[in-house]
Amino acid sequence: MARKKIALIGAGNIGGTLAHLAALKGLGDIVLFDVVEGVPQGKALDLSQCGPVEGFDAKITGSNDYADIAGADVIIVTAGVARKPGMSRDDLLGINLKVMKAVGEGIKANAPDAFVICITNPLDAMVWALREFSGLPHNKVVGMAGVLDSARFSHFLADEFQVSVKDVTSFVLGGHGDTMVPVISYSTVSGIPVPDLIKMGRSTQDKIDAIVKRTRSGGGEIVGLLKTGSAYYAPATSGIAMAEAYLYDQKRVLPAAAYVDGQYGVNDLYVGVPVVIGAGGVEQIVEIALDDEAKANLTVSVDAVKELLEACKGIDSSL
Ligand code: TXD
Repeated sequence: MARKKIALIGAGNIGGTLAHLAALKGLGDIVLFDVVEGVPQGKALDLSQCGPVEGFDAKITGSNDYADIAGADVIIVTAGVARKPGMSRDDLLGINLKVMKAVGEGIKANAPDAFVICITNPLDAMVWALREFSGLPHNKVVGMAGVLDSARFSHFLADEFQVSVKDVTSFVLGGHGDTMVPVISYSTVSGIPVPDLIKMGRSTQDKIDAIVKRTRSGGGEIVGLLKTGSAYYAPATSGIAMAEAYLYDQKRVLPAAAYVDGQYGVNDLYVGVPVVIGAGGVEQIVEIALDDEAKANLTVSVDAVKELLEACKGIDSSL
């Protein structure tokens, strides 16, 4: 059987880390694509030279030509620019929308059968635009944010309860950003819900509230420390987990920005919900019962995503 092909659009911090992880995990041959000449080629060469040490045979190439992503099985998109001082949200939207247009058209022309994972921010709007521009079926285009957000939540919870991260399951819904909805009642340590752990005296509501707040601003905390960029190790790991779920038909239940039409009372929108990812792409949207507080928080989050989309439509009338 021929090796799988993984195309990474954007060879920046996350793109390079994705390539490293994909090679170490033997997911397939890798194409790193970027508009900047030399960077994808340089990173590909550097990464290829890990092969003899790590013992992987993956072919890693760098490219500035969309023709090289032809036949990709999985495409992970991190292309775009980050918000810089003085740049308004709409400026950023305008720039990254143009990037999504170029990427979407490149995918449509060269790899229409791929499973596409978008990571570029603002995530919920960009994944929606990428789907529109690529014309791929909704179940084959998904956004990565929830796996990262719940990993952050789980990390903080494991730390608080002094238990292994392996035993923590946490649950995050909604858009990626300040309005995300960490759901405490579905977050557990080996099946014991966090509210029960509070009752057992293992933590306090105040401490858990602080963890929820820290999770919501988890990206900003890292930007504040790094100063010159945003998180990339955990975002890349999270993207790879989604790629593996598809490539190995794992049917994993993961939070992702998926196309929702009817579920959770939301129509025609990409927003963070639990989904099943397998060989069919997004095979199911898992609709869980929410308490009133989570419902209200989800509404706020959905409204924020809708507002972003309206801004996108105002910028690009073809959307
Ligand atoms: O949870 C999440 N979804 C996120 C999202 C978590 C962390 C970071 N998140 C976002 O991912 C972040 O706000 C950015 O929008 C993306 C990528 O982050 P990264 O840290 O990798 O950014 P870099 O290092 O700036 O890399 C972006 C690359 C860079 O090499 C550019 O030259 C390239 O994108 N770029 C393009 N590539 C292809 N095509 C076009 N048009 C293009 N424009 C820029």
